[in-house]
Amino acid sequence: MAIADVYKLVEKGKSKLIAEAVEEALEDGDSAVDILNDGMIKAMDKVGEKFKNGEIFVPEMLIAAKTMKKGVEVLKPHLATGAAGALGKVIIGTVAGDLHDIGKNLVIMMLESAGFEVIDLGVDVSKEKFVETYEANPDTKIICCSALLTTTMPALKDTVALINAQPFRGSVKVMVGGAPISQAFADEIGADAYTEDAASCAKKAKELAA
Ligand code: B12
Repeated sequence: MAIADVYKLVEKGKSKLIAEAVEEALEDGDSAVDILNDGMIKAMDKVGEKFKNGEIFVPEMLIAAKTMKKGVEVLKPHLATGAAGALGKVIIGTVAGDLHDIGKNLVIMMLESAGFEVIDLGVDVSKEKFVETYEANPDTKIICCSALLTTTMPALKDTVALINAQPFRGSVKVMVGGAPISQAFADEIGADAYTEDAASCAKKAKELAA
């Protein structure tokens, strides 16, 4: 029942009630991963569907996002496990023109708990900024780029192309992700790796950084 409550609260954007519901679900013995996947991410899928069907608009999407962020704050200590920074640096950002950051932030959380030090460039990040940040941090192991819109897939492609053209390219791995991205697209644009979600991103990042 508790995960269903979390789902409803995220779907309806009840940001004041979410923290308590997540705490209750944890107390009831639901795992943090289940609360995240079955409560929050599924609710966001539903929100996206309702937006697509014209049942809700941008403000409702924004309120749902805010609610999820508050819920994730409660989950964070239960999802994170580990030795911060021990595996090296990762640079991450959402590409130019794209303001979606919930998925990116989950990826950061999983990377940090896997042991990476993460430099978060935020959203709407220019391709030049990714390159400049690497140049200022040449010990970076992986550059991660997120894109959530089909209309920002070209920006992802341009970002990877600029990174691929740099003399440092052989020393760093490039990972891409986000709902519209696929392995085929990642291959086409010359990224080293794509994964579907935050947990698999952290797992793959460990392999790449080894
Ligand atoms: C919340 C939301 C918003 C919020 C974002 C708030 C925020 N701070 O992020 C707001 C209201 C700002 C917004 C705006 C818009 N949105 Co919006 N949004 C969503 C929504 C409902 C949820 C996104 C989300 O957070 N999902 C949950 C997270 C956990 O999933 P995720 O982001 O996919 O991330 C996971 C994986 O993809 C992966 N991952 C992510 N990044 C990376 C990176 C790497 C390297 C790796 C390996 C993996 C990885 O791991 C993550 C965790 O498991 C989606 C619908 C959906 N189901 O995705 C629409 C959706 C993405 N939005 C959409 C649209 C159209 C828009 C707008 C254009 C609407 C408008 N008319 O203004 C604007 C664009 C603004 C902009 N320039 O970016 C469409 C996109 C359609 C398309 N074909 O591209 C969607 C799909 C809704 C829909 N069904 O129509 N949106």
